[in-house]
Amino acid sequence: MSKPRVLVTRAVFPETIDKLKQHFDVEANTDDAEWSSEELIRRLQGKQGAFTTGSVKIDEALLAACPDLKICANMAVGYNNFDVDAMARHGVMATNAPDVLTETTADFGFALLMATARRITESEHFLRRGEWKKWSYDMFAGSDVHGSTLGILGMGRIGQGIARRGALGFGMKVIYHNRSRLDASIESELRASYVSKEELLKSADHLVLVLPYSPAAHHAIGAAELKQMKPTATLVNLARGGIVDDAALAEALRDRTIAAAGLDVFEGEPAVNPSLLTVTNVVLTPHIASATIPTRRAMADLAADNLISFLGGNGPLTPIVSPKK
Ligand code: 8YV
Repeated sequence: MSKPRVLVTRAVFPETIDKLKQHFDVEANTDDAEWSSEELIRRLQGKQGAFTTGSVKIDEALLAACPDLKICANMAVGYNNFDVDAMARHGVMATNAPDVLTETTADFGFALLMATARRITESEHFLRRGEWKKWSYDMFAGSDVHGSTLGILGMGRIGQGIARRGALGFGMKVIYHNRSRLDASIESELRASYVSKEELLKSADHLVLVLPYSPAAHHAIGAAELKQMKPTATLVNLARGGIVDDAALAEALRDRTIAAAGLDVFEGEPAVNPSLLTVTNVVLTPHIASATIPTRRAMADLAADNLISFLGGNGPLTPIVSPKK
């Protein structure tokens, strides 16, 4: 019997390709070329499985043009690159890669929060430019993290990881807003209190965004929300670009509506809104929150295992459940 055929749409670990080759006839994008949607559709002809990453769009047009496709396995926990309703209509299984990146991503969220609050990159650039000539009492004075109020919008696994670090490691008071409230036992372990979005915006000293992207979450933080925040507050976006109105944020940073921001994700990335590049009180990183080798390997393994299990007739390991409307 011939092996199922799988397309690996972005470059991944050679070991992942070797593993897939034990089960499938594999075509891999080893050069990490940017395929157009036409190219992707052409290469998916006759393929039953696709190994995807967050930048590969699976939409109605592609699904209609790829009748052999049975599963797309995303090497990411987020799956806004998938039109899950269209996938359901076309009978194409969708899987993601949850859990394996939670702690690594929460570590990074905290690093970004710290770098933002304590102005690490801004002060380093100053030093590298040779501008450090003397001590000054308020030079690069930032805001305290310990003992402050940590706000979390979106209290899933990664949000809980950040809350745990804040409450137990830094003695922060944790407040959160989410579609649903956590069990009382988890709230008490994380020392976290559920509040309205308005209260979250008003009271957080450091606000971290970790909610999944959905059309309803588009620009959940825009000019109006930024105005509700404290002028001393920092904002960290670890979720998805479209959740923050980047143009409004750049303006709010420039006129000090809020003190600072740390961004790992951007609207339209890898392009970055040019107005963000000219403000100094923002820390910018290129979507690397899950980027440690062990974690990226675990994510790749989980995506590969989903393909192996599903196309081997044993069902998906981590199927995506479409968010409730
Ligand atoms: C991925 C991410 O690296 O898992 C996610 O949702 O945002 C990142 O960890 C990225 O999406 C590439 O797949």
